[in-house]
Amino acid sequence: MSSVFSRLLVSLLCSITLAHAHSTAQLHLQTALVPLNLPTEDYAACGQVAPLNPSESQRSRINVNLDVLYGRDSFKLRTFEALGGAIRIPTESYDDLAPVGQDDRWDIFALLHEYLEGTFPLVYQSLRVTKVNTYGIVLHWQGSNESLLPVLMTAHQDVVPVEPSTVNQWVHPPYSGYYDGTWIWGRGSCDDKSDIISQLTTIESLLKEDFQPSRTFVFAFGFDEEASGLEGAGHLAVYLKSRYGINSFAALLDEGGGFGKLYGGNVLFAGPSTGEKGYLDVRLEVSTPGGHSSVPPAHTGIGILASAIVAIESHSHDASLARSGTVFQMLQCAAAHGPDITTTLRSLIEKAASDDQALIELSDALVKMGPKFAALVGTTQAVDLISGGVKVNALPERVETVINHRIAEHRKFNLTLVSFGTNVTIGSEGAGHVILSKAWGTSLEPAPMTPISSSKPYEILAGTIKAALKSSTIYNSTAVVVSPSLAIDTQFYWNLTKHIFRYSHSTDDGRYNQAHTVNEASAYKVVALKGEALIDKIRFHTKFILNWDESTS
Ligand SMILES: *[C@@H]1O[C@H](CO)[C@@H](O)[C@H](O)[C@H]1NC(C)=O
Ligand SMILES: *[C@@H]1O[C@H](CO)[C@@H](O)[C@H](O)[C@H]1NC(C)=O
Ligand SMILES: *[C@@H]1O[C@H](CO)[C@@H](O)[C@H](O)[C@H]1NC(C)=O
Ligand SMILES: *[C@@H]1O[C@H](CO)[C@@H](O)[C@H](O)[C@H]1NC(C)=O
Ligand SMILES: CC(=O)N[C@H]1CO[C@H](CO)[C@@H](O)[C@@H]1O
Ligand SMILES: [Zn+2]
Repeated sequence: MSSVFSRLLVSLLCSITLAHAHSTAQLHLQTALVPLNLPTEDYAACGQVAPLNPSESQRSRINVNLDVLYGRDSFKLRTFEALGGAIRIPTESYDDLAPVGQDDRWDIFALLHEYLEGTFPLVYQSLRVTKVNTYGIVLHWQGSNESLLPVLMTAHQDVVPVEPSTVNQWVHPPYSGYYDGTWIWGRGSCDDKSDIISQLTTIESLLKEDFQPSRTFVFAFGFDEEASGLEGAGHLAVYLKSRYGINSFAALLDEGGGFGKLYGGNVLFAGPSTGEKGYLDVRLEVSTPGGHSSVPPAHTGIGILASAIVAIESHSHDASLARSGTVFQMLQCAAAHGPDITTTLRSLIEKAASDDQALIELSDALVKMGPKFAALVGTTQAVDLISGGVKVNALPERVETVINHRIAEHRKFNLTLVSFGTNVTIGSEGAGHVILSKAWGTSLEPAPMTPISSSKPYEILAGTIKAALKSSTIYNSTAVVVSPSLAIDTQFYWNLTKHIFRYSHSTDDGRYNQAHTVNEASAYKVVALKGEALIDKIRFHTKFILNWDESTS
């Protein structure tokens, strides 16, 4: 038994034995970690494709025309202003929002809708627009060939609220949308209004070139991604499933990993996420008899819970690297193309492709490189919430903690959840209870892995990224490598397609982050986007649509 829960169980028993030296504990907890059925393809080689541009004459002409247009100052200024205007509408989403219709803080999204419609008139005239749950936007661009599956592109309209006490740290106010000659300032400039403006600008520009797609393209813009996502993407997913069906899209492009000189030198690595971690929040509750604290037992409920937490934290989960997992693929790419990877690490990574002992050594080496790397190879746990105790002179009767597990993608739980609904008696009658439960009644399995080996959708994406970076006027690099990466987010659109790519065509060089917080969703983050980075995003979206339109996959 090497599962998360057997670890938890062992930890619990240790700590409870501490507290109740002579009692026996029986936890009816049946769990197992089973490997997912994975394809047995050889992922060792970091295969690369050539830059991809459309070759058919009309698409090729449009591609060239638009590359020229996107380089013009008049186009750039108009586009920066389009983003600035969207930023000036503060569509903040809050964790405590009531459903749409019951909370007037959603009303502001109507202003954004009005703004987008006024700014992109051709898009709104030519595409079919559907509003889902009032503020979700679906744009349907009908293709002429019904036998080609549509491609879905998503983005979100909402932004993380600005912490009022940080407003004076902003060089330009957070909702100014001000362009200072280099940067476009404001919340939403990066995450994620730039994606909405880039996609709409792309469609508008293609329409002006009289482009009529063969393939259908669908755009879905949620509006509470920074909160739970339930009102926006949650409803959009239901709509898309009923309107288009399960596995009805050729590919999905969602926000996610970007590009950068990840491993030093002058080599750009672009990392679309093709896998995702799952999660499970476990609630651990200890209930003990109450009473006055003038006659306390050796351990109060808080003491028992505290020793359980100490035990849990001192038993971290085994790290293990699977050859079929996304992290292993990333490492192979780093070894094959990363300038700063040491010779020792490079040869260990290469050896691990076929040598089991080297695979274990590599996993250990990553764990030693620090928590960020360790988190990539295994299931992690974090004790995030604790509560209990109401009065200084009363024994706490009920104390609890919530432990967040992020589950490595190549594993999944086979929980017999009955055990999670059963009270477990510890020791003698009346001594108390320890209860384990799913904290919020929800858990999420690791996402299905997006195929990359000999996969046409992956090749189109990778080729498009390379062509977009080649056509950029600001990025110079000796090489561009596309390498899959692992996302830690969750998502609603899993079974609309097997080909899910979480990729934002952007880089740290193009983003300004004064607070240097690592937390994407930080309420304190001061942000701006380089104007040129927005133009590059548009080049990417344009080529993405033209390349998909040309493909018959
Ligand atoms: C999950 O566990 C049950 C009971 O132990 C077992 O019958 C079942 O085969 C397991 N499922 C998988 C996918 O291993
Ligand atoms: C579990 O224990 C709690 C607290 O002692 C009690 O309120 C609850 O009714 C019990 N539930 C079951 C299913 O036995
Ligand atoms: C679609 O995915 C969800 C999980 O996101 C799952 O609960 C549901 O059963 C899936 N539906 C189908 C038809 O596969
Ligand atoms: C439509 O797409 C199908 C599937 O790729 C292809 O076989 C067919 O030739 C296309 N039809 C037209 C009119 O282009
Ligand atoms: C003109 C330009 O941006 N040059 C950059 C190319 O990349 C190298 C390596 O990252 C930079 O040092 C140059 O400044
Ligand atoms: Zn986002």
